[in-house]
Amino acid sequence: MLSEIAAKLASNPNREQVAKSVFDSFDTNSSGRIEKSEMKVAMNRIATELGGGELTDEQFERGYAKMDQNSDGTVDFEEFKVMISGLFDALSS
Ligand SMILES: [Ca+2]
Repeated sequence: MLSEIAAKLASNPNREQVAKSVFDSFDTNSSGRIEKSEMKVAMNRIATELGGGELTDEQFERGYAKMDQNSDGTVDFEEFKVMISGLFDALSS
């Protein structure tokens, strides 16, 4: 997943478009929001790729609460962009 994102970044300098494409790949039921269950799958894949193994429930809940800035129980695209921009910086450095 990380190498796919890095490849997208390398081929498309428009981060907004890359963010949308990553968002859509996380949003498996195409609801326009990333629900907890969807985020958990994606975050566990990333954590595993980074060599950390799957997240504990507590780690996941803490991370999700940070992303869900308005605490409505889902992560929308605006919230997602804040989170992914840090990952983009890490992948493109
Ligand atoms: Ca939210």
